[in-house]
Amino acid sequence: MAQKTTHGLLPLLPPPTTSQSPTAAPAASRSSRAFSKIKFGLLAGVLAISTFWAYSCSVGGCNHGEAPVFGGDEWEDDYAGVNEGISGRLGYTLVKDIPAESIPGRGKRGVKKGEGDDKRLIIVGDIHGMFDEFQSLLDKVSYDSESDYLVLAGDIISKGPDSLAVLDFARKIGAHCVRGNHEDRILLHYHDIQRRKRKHHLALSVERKLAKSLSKKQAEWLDACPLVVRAEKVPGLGQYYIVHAGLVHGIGLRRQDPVAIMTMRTLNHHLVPSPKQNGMHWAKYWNKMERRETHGHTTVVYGHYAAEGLDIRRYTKGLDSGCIRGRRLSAYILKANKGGRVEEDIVSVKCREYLD
Ligand SMILES: [Mn+2]
Repeated sequence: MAQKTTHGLLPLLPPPTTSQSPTAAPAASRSSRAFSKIKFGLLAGVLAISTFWAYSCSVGGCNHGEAPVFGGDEWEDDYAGVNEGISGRLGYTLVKDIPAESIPGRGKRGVKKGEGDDKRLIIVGDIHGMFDEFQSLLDKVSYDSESDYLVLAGDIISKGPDSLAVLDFARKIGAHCVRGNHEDRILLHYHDIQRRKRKHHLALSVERKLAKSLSKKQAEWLDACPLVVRAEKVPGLGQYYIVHAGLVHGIGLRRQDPVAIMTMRTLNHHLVPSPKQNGMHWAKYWNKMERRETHGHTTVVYGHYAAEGLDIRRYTKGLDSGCIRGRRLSAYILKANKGGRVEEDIVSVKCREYLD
């Protein structure tokens, strides 16, 4: 009887024994116990081997040596690179904190407690290389790099017309960022290109072209975008997390799947995140659980879910309003009013239709 085993090894376990007769002699029962021990030993051995195999893949990558070749269309839109056994070499930062003095309502700068300050936290959703729209949005909110802390919520580049212009401008004005699934893919290509000794002249996919056109400085800036930007103790509002796609409520940052942080849209009934749209919107679950919290709240600001559009709930703020498809580019703004209370605001601009 053929038995399917891990990694194509021959079945190590003997076939199941037929049921023992209740009248079996004690000697038979002793030998059956000994047999159980052997079975247990074999099982432990198989487990140890497969664990080691999985571990060595996760650390070094299974295809040691040759890096994966990237095509164009066979890569799904939501594919991200961090889980390709390559993360150790690619590297990413999990979380960066916004300095306390940059958080609205917590400032010093000659402002008395309980009074407003001029600091704002501005978070912009998926820009996708839409440079003109990004500029008009910053004009509309009167962006001031002195007093504003600007965070781009991922998918800053790729798909759109002027990815490099957006990147250079973001760097110039001191914007901060989180890593989106598109940054992750482009970086995966970038590092793959850097690693290759043999230059090949095959037709390059659009993404690979973009990766190839990145300067070292641009790639370094992208590489430094963490998965999560955190603002602690926003007065009256609690903690804020900024991510590209989402988080699973009740799971610490270090235990979240890094790929899911950049790709999730829904959860299944075991709370496993998925990039697919059929399932419970992770933000719905987040709000449901957050409403029960009694010791302070955490709000998540994110992008990625263009199909839902601008999706502002009490404890989640979805900002991908579909700029690349001719809808809007949106910013979420936190600012302390004159009484020192921090208030939220949404500002958006119309986008030209680049993709349909
Ligand atoms: Mn995305």
